[in-house]
Amino acid sequence: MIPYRTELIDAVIGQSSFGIWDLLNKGSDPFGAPVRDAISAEDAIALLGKLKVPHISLHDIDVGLDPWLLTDPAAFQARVGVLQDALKAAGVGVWMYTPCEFHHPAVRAGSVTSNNADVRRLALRKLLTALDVADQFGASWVTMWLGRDGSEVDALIDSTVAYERIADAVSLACKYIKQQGYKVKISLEPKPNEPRGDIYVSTVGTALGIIGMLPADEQPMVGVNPELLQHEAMAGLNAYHAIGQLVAADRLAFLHLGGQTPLRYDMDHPFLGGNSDLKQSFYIMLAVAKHRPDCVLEFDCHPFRTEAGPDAREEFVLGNLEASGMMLAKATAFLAHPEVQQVLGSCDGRDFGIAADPATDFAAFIQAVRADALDADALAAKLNPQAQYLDRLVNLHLLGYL
Ligand code: GCO
Ligand code: MN
Repeated sequence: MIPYRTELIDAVIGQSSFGIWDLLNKGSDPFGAPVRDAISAEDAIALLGKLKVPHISLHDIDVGLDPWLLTDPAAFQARVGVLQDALKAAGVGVWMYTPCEFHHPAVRAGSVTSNNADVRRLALRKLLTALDVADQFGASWVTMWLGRDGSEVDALIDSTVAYERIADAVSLACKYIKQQGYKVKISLEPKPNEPRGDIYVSTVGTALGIIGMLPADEQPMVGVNPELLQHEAMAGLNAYHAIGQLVAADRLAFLHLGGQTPLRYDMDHPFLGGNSDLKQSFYIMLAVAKHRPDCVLEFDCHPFRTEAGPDAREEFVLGNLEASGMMLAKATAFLAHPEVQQVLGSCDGRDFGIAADPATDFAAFIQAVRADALDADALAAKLNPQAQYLDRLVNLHLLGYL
């Protein structure tokens, strides 16, 4: 085996996390049987501990804590204790805990958006339980990935009502967090489709729109974890713009990372894996390096189905860390490169930030803008955005020639 580049792994491991479902994944797909042996949740936690990954994220259903299946409170609490012991022994913390609102047949026509009020209450109760458990695990986030809340037949659910119900569910979660004095926050995860024909919380912009529907005091309790490349590339969207929008709105919770060929089903390939777009992946890390260097990088993907050997999971973890460490190093070096700095440094920094500064005389600013003797034709003639030059620098740098 070619040795992994430990210096690249070391660069990101401290801010890394893996969904436990990545490791439990046995490689089955709608067409084929499992190819990897089953491992227990405890084994998965121990594996990450052995590799010194500091965080893990859990679905209730992955770890035997589905409140719809385990209804005995004493047994439920005992299971929480067993997992706490396993986490402690491994030295791994829970980054995110999430109620699976997409697996059971009862939510096949939606969870919190279902037209059936009892299904909505069942989904809400599961969410409240997840908040309780997240608090016990000391998790930072509870993700609401509403993968079954969507449609194939739009006559079934009024789409206006659907978005009102989603905002209601998020708001109820915030109210419960406040009432209980929990520290955990809510994260929305957008995805355009799969498993539903169309999912309501489809894009980063949609998630931000839902946060905007919440009462003002609840909005800071909610963030967004985009899944890059997968969920953006599935819809042909731009991953760099997705992060930029969230950083600008101060709503970036953390990243779900993986690899994806654009406009396909959700491949969940490892980061940079398969036919993933290298430049989009570079731009993700450029945003991280520039704006959120300590952002948690959570891998939400799984080994290729070709990988069935006993080391497949370990190699998957190390491979993701190496690939993201490599891209982050590339992005950091790009930003620090003198030629890049020279081109970017020549950009005119003047902007409209003035409009957001309460100390500025807005009327005088508007007057100055109106009085500017700017001529569009003259500007167009001398404009030199240097896009092509920068693109060359990106390419030269990515391919090792800069
Ligand atoms: C997917 C999603 C899920 C969620 C997970 C956590 O496409 O399947 O990304 O993996 O991230 O359920 O909420
Ligand atoms: Mn995800």
